Amino acid sequence: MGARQRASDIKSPRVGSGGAFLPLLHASRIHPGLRFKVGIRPVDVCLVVLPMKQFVLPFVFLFLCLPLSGEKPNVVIVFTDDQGYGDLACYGSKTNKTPRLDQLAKEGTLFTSFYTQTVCGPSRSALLTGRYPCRSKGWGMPASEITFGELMQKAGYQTACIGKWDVSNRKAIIDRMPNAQGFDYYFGTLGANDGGGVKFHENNEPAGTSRDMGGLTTLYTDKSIEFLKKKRDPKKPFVLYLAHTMMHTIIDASDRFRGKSKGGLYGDVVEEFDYETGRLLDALEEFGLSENTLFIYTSDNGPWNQDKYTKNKKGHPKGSIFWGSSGPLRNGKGSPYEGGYRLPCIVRWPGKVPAGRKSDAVFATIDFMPTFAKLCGFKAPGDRLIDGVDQTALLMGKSQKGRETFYFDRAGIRKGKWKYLLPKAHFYGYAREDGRPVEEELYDLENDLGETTNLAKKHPKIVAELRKLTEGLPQGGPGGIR
Ligand SMILES: [Ca+2]
Repeated sequence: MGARQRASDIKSPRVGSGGAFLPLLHASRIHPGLRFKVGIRPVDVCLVVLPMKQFVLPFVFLFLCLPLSGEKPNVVIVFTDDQGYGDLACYGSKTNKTPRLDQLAKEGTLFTSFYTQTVCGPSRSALLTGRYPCRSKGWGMPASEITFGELMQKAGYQTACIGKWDVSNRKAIIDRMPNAQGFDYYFGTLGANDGGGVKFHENNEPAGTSRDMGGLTTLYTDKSIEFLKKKRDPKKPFVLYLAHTMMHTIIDASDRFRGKSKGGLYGDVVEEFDYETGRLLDALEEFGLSENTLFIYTSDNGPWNQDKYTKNKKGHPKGSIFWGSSGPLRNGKGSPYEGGYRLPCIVRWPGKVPAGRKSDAVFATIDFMPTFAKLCGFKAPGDRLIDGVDQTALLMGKSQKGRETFYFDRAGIRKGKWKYLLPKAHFYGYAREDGRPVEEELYDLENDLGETTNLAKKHPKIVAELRKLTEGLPQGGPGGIR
């Protein structure tokens, strides 16, 4: 009889004559006792111990399960800026044509209750760390935060970040820039493009400036494809975090797309983004990477829609609309209503994530890091509170259940179908609703997605329960410049 064990179960090096097989293993252990680096990919290792009377030492058969739990997936995250819930055809837009993202949704799962954060920097620190902005600190994310890039590097991944970083206070602070925060390669802009210009960095070095906002989506896509083609180490799985500057003002499209859509300049930008995402998807296909790549598309926060901001903003062609649509949701960027936090999210992983599925389960950017931990073979940090949860079962279609709760930064909480807002729920300066009464709000999102009817007075027990839940969360906001 034989005993089949994972390498992790072997307490002492009982390899015996099996040691003859050890040259097959490179010496570099990734997780001590858990995984070895074998050949071109880190894989699980199985040991088979066959006790045989005629040998003093047990004859150990060492064979490799290739793979035991599946080849590690590559991960691509496409993260847009200030895009609305209703901007894509597959999320209900009647004006913008988005065939490539619509197709992506047919090939993967489209999430309809997916939460990011309500503004740029906090959304990025939450995505990178799996921690709410009150802990990960948004624009002011300290060097001591641990990003998924750092964790994936240790798990044998090659890591790249291209585009808008926005968690180092928009400054070149080396120990808070991408190279120090888990990304082997970086090209992009540390801040936003509010003034119609950007300064690039390549890794830690300045790499020029641009005022051609209409060229940024193509440039970042080119850099991503260049990474896949020329910079990628084929011996390693990779993660590519592509954070576009569009659709953040100042928006613009290239000549090829400007003036072509039915959605005005904003529609042109959305359609160019769709086209460029298609080009990235085509490159993955061309390089034989589509099958084993977990491809995620989402955005950082809802669209600008505050009159006092949009009326005074300069830098766009006269009369152009330069903000997106929240679709059926209330309000947009900077507010704790659904239009600020709830964003499109499409996930594709052929043969793993169900194709053509729509899921209304509550899911959030903070969940990606713990989910990557499961899928990519690392442990989430144990020395700090991680707000994200592992959503592997939801992603793979083995469960339809998402998060129990989601916390809106200094504003309230969702639990099940109920959403509660504190009387002094936090709004950033560019959010509408100046006349909002200072009172508790309760909405039934299942029956009132647009948050039109405040049910707080009707359901005092639910209000009390949700109020209590918000009290358990830190009330300090993210640090940084806004
Ligand atoms: Ca943003």
